[in-house]
Amino acid sequence: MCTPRPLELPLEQPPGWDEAVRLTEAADADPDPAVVDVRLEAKIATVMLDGRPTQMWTYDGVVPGPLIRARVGDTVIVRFTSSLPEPTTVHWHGVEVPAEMDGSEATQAAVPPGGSFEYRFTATKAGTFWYHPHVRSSAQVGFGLYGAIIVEDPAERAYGDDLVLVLSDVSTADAGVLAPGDQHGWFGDYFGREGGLLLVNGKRLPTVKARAGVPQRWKLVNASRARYWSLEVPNAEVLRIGGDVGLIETPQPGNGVVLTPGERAELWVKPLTPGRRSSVTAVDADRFHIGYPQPPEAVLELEVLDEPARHGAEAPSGTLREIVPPDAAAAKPRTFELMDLVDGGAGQLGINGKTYRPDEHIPVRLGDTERWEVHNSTAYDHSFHLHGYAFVPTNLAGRSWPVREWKDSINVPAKQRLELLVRFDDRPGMWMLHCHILDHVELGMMTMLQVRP
Ligand SMILES: [Cu+2]
Repeated sequence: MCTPRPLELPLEQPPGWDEAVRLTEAADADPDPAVVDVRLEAKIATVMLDGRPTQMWTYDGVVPGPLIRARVGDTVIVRFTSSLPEPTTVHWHGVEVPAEMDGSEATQAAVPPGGSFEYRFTATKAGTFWYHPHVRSSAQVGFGLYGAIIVEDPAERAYGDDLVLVLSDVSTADAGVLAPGDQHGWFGDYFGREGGLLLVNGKRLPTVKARAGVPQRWKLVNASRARYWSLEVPNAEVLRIGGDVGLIETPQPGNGVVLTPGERAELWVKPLTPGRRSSVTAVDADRFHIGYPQPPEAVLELEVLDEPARHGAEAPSGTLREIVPPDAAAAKPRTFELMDLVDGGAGQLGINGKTYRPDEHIPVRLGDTERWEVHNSTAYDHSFHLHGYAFVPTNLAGRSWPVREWKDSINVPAKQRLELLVRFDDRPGMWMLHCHILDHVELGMMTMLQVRP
């Protein structure tokens, strides 16, 4: 049945609503609608950072890098060149690429200064993904190397107007000068380097315009090297409708979301009171369990036009899409312990008693379903990320995961246990598994699976 709409108000976003945060889009050189063919150059460039010209490490001269858009089934070709002063790679975080396209140091030789590499894969699943280096990633991501890749399913219902928001932070040593990537040495690695400047699509406190009652679909990426983002969205009805890999099974209410490094979420945001300007704030996620939260910080202004609310859009409800988890009955158990280690007197971080070694891997059989228990035995939270395969979380800290969804990055709180189901359905090869607090990779909290027949 059709609900009649008041005629005097358009069911549209205000003109220029997303201008302040609009991302540069990668130019597709192939006229074939099923092929996305883009060039991407990593280079040092001057960008405006909080009003100051700053030399950052960029993709194509912009931070975040250009937004790559594809549709399910598309062939994606990225002709990558590097003009950086050190080797790099591009990892397609969350996208199901063949192992040799994963951009990790286990699957390709790093691209040297002046070198190039052609990434080629099929976009198989809809979702909010991102790309970033996998060599010295803590420093390189911290300097500005990250961008979003959005895969859309044309058959999916539009829940609102899309707004891709890449969350990041930057450390500056001086006005307009980035802090060194290894600032504060071991302490920086161990505690994770959080930049003092909080950015949404590379901007400090930009404004998004909205119309009361007209929903927006926020596609959020946490591209910070170490910062957990806990966002609160005032003056809006908010539902989480998507996670790392596309829609979740049913909408989850809440007035915000917590994202660990690497994690994504899709929020359905329906602005409420017209004529109100309010701040989306980042509140302390307390990943160290100190209990003395840092004060909230405004990161995005939401300006709701001074027009009466209309009622054209109803909240999504029911099943957004059916999620069939891997078969638990057939699953082989495996455990991982995220842990502190002492190696030669220096504090390290590791998995199952070992720091990362490029010559060691864990064999996994292609086609197997596994049930993993991931135990964090340290005193602080860690962001658990698996390359190549999405998993379905089933239990965290003794509680059932609240909704069925596909994930590849997830917080494992201090002293807690995560349970998940994963199926190694395809794409044999070497796949990394690590903490996405990227500074922790430097201390060894990474291991590698070899999936083979
Ligand atoms: Cu960690």
